[in-house]
Amino acid sequence: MTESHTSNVERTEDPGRSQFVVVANRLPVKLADDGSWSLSPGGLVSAMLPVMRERTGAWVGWDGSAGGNDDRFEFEGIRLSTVAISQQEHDDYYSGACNETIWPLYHGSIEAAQFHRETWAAYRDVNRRFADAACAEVAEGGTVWVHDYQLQLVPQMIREQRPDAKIGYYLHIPFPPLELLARLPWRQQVLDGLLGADVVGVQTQADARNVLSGVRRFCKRDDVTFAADGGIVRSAQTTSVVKAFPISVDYAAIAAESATDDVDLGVKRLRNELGDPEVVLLGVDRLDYTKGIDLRLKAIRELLIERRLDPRKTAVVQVAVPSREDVLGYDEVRNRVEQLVGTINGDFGELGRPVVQYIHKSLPFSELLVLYRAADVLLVTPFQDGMNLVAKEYAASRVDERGALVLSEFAGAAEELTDSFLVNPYDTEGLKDQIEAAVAMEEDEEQRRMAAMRTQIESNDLAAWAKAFLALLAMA
Ligand code: GDG
Repeated sequence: MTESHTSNVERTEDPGRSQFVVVANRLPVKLADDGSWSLSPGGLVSAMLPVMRERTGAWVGWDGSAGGNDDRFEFEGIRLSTVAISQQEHDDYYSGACNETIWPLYHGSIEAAQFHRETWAAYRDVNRRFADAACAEVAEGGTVWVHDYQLQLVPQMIREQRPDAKIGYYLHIPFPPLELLARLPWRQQVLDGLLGADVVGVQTQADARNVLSGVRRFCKRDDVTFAADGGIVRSAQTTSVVKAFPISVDYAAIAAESATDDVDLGVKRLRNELGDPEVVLLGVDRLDYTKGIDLRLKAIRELLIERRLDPRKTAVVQVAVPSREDVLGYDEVRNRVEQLVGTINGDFGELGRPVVQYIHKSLPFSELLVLYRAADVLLVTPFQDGMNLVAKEYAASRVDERGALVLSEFAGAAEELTDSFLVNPYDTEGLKDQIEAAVAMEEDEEQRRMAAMRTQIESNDLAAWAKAFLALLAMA
């Protein structure tokens, strides 16, 4: 997915209403200060843009700018309906409730979650506006698909206004176990909000179990009952199916682009520029404290110190895409990461040849593909991650059936990619052993594992994910 500036954003005169409406905090494009549009970064947009391109419909979301008015545009045939967010709402709803309360809590409270009544009030208000915008956009009997942790109250708010609509909800991040959810002062509101949907989709079986145990514990209304298989919750007004739908990538598109001569040439050029190392280790992440970038650099540093990795024969590339820079915790992780990069390069680099190439910006997807194809080992070591699309993109791109994946047990992708080198990222010694094993793997073993991961992703690709979710929703 390229981050390049785009001008194909057009005003629509007659908005009409749509049979299919996606509602997400962010629109697929964001507005820069200079008035230009570019693709929004991150996993949700990577996943949903191809899904929308296959269908006609509208996308309700925020354009990333503070202030402004609600508006309607067209982008690549998709109707965009913007929900304006003021600077105060940005601070309270987005930075506050979404990214200082829910994000850390749902990712295992790696950073302490903040609980503030005033930011939660903003969360409710903004959720209400998204629900109103969705109701204005969806045609009679149409389908609304609400996405992610920023909009957990929206399904119920739509249900109250539009009982005719089919409402789906998908959570892209993990849903916390009872002991963490219990801390949230607004846990019952959240669960009631989700249960406004006919289908509540989550990434993994563990997430589905967590939603259901949250409902059992905290929705103490007499009218709530469970079907025998535990996945269906009934109340007087609604029936919700709670189910895991592991999200995926557009396997065919990635494999096709990766098989081009341009990518082959790019790989040769890149490895040459890196000094023709024997081993290229790669990390690609939003610069987020959940992703465990610092841990993997610490493990690499120790492997270099112990001479289990040879600094003259190893190149490490870490792409860290800027993210949420004004939110608590992000500054610290950036400092930790950059300090480690500096220490490793200071101790092990040569003049003109650092061991770690660190890139703190977003790259065009074509360049990510070259990196994926050039990497002997991809390191995906989050403390907690809904799925992790980077891991799946890497395998999809390896048309040469080479390359190894070191993958955290705490990424949703670990439920499926069992031919990776699974690691507990908290266990530095274990992580080091697995990196070393991945580097040392024999070629036939490498091929067997990569082929198995690719087959898994090919038969469970993004289109299959969307189709499975929407088929269940259509039956609701
Ligand atoms: C959330 C959940 C879940 C990365 N760097 C660049 C770039 N990317 C693209 C990747 C990938 C996406 O961003 C990142 O997706 P992830 O899944 O790895 O992570 P999150 O952003 O945290 O996504 C996650 C996902 O939603 C989907 O449900 O898997 O668990 O946290 O597609 O390619 N894209 C470009 N330049 C970059 O430098 N163009």
